[in-house]
Amino acid sequence: MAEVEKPELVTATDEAALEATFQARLDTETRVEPRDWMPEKYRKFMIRQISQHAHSEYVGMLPEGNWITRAPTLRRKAALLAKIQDEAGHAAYLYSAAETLGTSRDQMLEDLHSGKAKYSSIFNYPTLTWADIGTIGWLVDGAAIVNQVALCRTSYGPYARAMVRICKEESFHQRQGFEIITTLAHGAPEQKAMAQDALNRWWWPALMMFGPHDADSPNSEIAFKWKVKRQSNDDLRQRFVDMTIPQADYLGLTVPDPDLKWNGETGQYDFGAIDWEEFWRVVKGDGLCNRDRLDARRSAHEEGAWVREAALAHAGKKRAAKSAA
Ligand code: BYC
Repeated sequence: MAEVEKPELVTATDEAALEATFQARLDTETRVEPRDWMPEKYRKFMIRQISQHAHSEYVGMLPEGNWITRAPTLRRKAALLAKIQDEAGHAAYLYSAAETLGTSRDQMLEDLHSGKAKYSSIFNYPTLTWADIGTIGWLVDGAAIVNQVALCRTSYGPYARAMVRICKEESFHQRQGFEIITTLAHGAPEQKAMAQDALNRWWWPALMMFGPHDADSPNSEIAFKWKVKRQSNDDLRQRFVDMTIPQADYLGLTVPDPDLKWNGETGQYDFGAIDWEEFWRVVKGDGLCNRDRLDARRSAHEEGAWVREAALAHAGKKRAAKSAA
């Protein structure tokens, strides 16, 4: 996208003209890049979404991290460690993408630690058994891929490019989860029961990851106009259900929804009502693990202060040595 220079002094008429040009570029599918002029509202909207996405990856390491020491085999442990490291990497790309919009990582982390910023509701549920680790890969990464494939075409360039790489890694995450759950579902009756129990607990929270119904989604209208969203919350949720039910059938597991049935007319599955009261309670900070998750992040940040200070001191020494040479 050719750079749109913002003049020193912008009048209201100029601003309207700049906004019209900005929208016209979006309408011809031209991506927005960091040095382009953009409306202040777009900049803030993107910081909101990208930073919340980064926080989700960052907090999302915790439920699985809980199981590193208890992975049943060395192979499973190595795969789980690699997956969790990928999630730290995803958070890092996303924080960097948000920084291109003029915010700082310190500010974003402060907003997370103070409880001001949101992160995905799904990470406020506990991981009680090893089957939960398989289910997170299968359902949570599966849902994340459905959402993120759509975001590969989002309008803000650095975010869209981060999504391409993240989606590749998420496919590995989904497969490692599906492999764990396949082993359990096809194993001893106790293992199959463990897999079913995990599916019972994670199914509805996974559907909630896509956000409220379209009619109750305040950000959707502008997100579509600015081409941040390409598909609606409900459309993506439906796609996830249609993709996942045949997988559950293959596993011999039953989704905990008595209203679920194939609809021959629409060629999709109809499914039951989501408990939106639970969703909003969790989003507002009152889920089973909200307090633990934020406490864990805050203390990791405090305990890591010496690493950040050491890295800065080292960089300072290198700079000083270079300028003295
Ligand atoms: N949880 O107007 P709406 C991963 C909020 S991590 C919490 O529809 P929007 C992984 C929403 O923010 C990948 N809050 O919003 C990592 C808004 O509040 P604000 C996670 C939610 O933005 C480790 C309000 O509700 N993926 O893959 O148009 C291990 C109204 O909603 C949620 C992303 O972050 C929720 N579930 O649409 C394993 C994807 N849903 O901000 C895996 C990026 C809604 O106005 N984000 N809210 O105060 C998005 O695509 C969109 O932000 C959403 C929501 C579809 C989530």
